[in-house]
Amino acid sequence: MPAVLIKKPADIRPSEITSERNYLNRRDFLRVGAVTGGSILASSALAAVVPDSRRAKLPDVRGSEFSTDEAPNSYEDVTTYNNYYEFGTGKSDPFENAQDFEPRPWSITVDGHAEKTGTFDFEDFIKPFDLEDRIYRMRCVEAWSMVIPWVGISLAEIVKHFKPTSKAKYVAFETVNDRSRMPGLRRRSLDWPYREGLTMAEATNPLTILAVGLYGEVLPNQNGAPIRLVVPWKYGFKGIKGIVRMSFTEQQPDSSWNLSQPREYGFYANVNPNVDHPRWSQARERRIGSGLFASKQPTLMFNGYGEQVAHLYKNLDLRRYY
Ligand SMILES: Nc1nc2c(c(=O)[nH]1)N[C@H]1C(S)=C(S)[C@@H](COP(=O)(O)O)O[C@H]1N2
Ligand SMILES: [Mo]
Repeated sequence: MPAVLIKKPADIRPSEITSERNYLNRRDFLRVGAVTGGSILASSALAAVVPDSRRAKLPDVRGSEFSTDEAPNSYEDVTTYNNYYEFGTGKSDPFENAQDFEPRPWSITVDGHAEKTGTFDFEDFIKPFDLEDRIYRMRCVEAWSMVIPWVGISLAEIVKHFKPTSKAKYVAFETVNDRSRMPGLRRRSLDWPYREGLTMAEATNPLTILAVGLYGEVLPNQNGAPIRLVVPWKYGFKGIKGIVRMSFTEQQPDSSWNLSQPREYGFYANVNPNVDHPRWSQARERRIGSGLFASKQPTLMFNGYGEQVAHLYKNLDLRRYY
């Protein structure tokens, strides 16, 4: 491992702690570098390193051509209005109940149809990969949306690394299932452990990432520390948090929401303004933080990412496969 850049919290001077404003300026700089043909996007030398402490700055994050230009939600919005039923079903429960959760030590088991399988320490799991800023529009099935500046790793790169065999048609994920650390697990609000999955084509689409941070910093517990899935053209529930297992499967994997309410939550869960949820319309959305009286805005097909992903579904009846 190169001699990088793991700083203990005590080594980080206050001047180094990126304010949100500085963070965004830096990112604009990165994007300008990318557009003008700078070498930033091409460089790929350093191992991904994620410090084990709250709000620590992530080193060596490069910009991404996939980031939206829309203004991100505030750090406060992104980290206090959450869904993470393992910590309770209220929007402020994850923020309130996940503070003492320790996302270390952490290991991730990779199994199923792949040449490389096993159980890996989190640090070893991410080490081969680059970290990227990805500012994405996110759309929850409950008809609200946010813009979140994630830091993540391309899932396509991760999948390639583990060398799936030709039998691998899907990638399934599972969340840690630890009652002693997650008070919400005592209630049967969902079919635990939380499970989600993607087709291989979805998992290897360039937009799909596993996020390890946001706003240039370590991922907060309430957002799924230390590692969670982000799929910006799908409803938020596909973005499984606190991942401890990644499985290459031949059959379509179960998903917790689909198991508990199959009529309401399908496997695909592509953002689609034309297919209503059985209990409410999906045509419009409220951007969190835009004010109580702000008007709703129209929801875009595939959450506005159609150019990148519509081809994956051209032979699929999106009313039937919601
Ligand atoms: N393990 C787990 N992952 C989860 C959830 C959950 O309850 N448990 N909620 C999902 C839902 S419904 C949404 S909208 C997103 C919210 O992510 P955020 O709180 O980081 O914005 O997380 C998803 N991932
Ligand atoms: Mo959601």
